[in-house]
Amino acid sequence: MTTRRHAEISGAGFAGLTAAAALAKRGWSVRVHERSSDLRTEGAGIVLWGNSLRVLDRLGATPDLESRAMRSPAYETRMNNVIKSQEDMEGVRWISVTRPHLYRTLLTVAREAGVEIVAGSEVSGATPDGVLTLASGETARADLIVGADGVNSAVRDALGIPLRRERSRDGITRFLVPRRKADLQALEPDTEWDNYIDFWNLEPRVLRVLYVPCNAEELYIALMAPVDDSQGSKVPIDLELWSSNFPHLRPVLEEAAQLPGRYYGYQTTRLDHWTEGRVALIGDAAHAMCPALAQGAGTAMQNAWTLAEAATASSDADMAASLSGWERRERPYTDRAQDRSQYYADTRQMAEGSQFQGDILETALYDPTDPHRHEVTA
Ligand code: FAD
Ligand code: 5PR
Repeated sequence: MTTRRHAEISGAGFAGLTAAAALAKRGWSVRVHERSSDLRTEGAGIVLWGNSLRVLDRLGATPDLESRAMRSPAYETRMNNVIKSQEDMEGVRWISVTRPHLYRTLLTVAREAGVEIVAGSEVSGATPDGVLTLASGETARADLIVGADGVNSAVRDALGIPLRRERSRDGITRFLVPRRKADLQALEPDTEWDNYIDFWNLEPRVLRVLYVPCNAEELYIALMAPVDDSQGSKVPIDLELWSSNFPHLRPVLEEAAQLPGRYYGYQTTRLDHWTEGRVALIGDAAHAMCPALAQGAGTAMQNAWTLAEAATASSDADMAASLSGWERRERPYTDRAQDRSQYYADTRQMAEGSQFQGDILETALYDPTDPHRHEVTA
């Protein structure tokens, strides 16, 4: 009889749950530690592209996910409330979903694969030889340790991995609100209000609203303002400020104004290295990024999947070398997604419209489940 290999994972976010499910489906015994006492996600909506959808396909999660998701007919960009572009994104797979729905889907997949998830269990660190330490003082030994504990990762900090953190000048407050389609159509009748719409105002003042339908009832709405704009970054939102700048959105802004909300400044973190011995970091613990390309969670899931593949293919004695080989092969895709997201956030260039072409689509079109993905074609 062979003994099953064991993985300990810090953090039950999108990265940790994806890694857990992927490892369990490959035969590993897996335990996930989540600091919060309840298993749920903060936040509103999320856009998923082909790279993460292919992983979710392989986990058997897409039928459930797509039963309550939206594929907008177009990605529309407006400047000062005038339409600049409507991109149909032909050939690009993408959907918008609510975060709670994605979270429940991943939890179900992980549990059905046999993953043990311990809520209210805080990790304090890990060692390269495979010992995880909990805040309670308890320790656990594993063949693989995954640090998926977010932008302030305890696993990363305990290993002392050097980190570069850059903050951008903008940030955003996100809400899930009712669609209020009839009220929106009363203000602007010639549309179904089903497009993903990126509303930009740069003059006289920088304010932006992302309008993202997630299903027939729910709308993800995100309000961007510079960090140093105290009125624009205030929560609850200043309804008069926002609806005077975006009059066609008043009904849904009224909904958002009733919710508490939290303003997040954009940031990018880059690590010297993602792995050390038997420990690998994924998701925001390794590579937090600006949301411009909507790939933070997408790259987290992509890297969770490829990590599970690399760790499973490795012999026990070679684990450290296999993990660094995984980083060497996979990391460049994420580095480029981070660089492009930061560039877009810093230049506010998405305001120009017609952005989803060429290199910008690299991450969305990447297939982390393709066994031939690293073969060089002559
Ligand atoms: P987290 O979601 O942060 O999960 C980490 C988990 O670990 C949490 O549950 C936390 O409680 C737990 N934890 C932390 N410390 C410990 C500890 N010591 N012990 C145990 N548990 C611990 N991405 C997209 O792909 N598409 C989008 O449209 C998109 N929009 C975004 C909009 C905004 C405004 C922002 C800020 C981000 C957006 N992202 C988007 C990025 C995405 O939200 C993150 O990249 C993603 O959620 C990261 O997942 P994660 O699992 O790595 O980290
Ligand atoms: N796209 C999405 C998003 O949520 C944000 C951005 C782009 C889906 C902000 O949260 O550019 O800020 C962005």
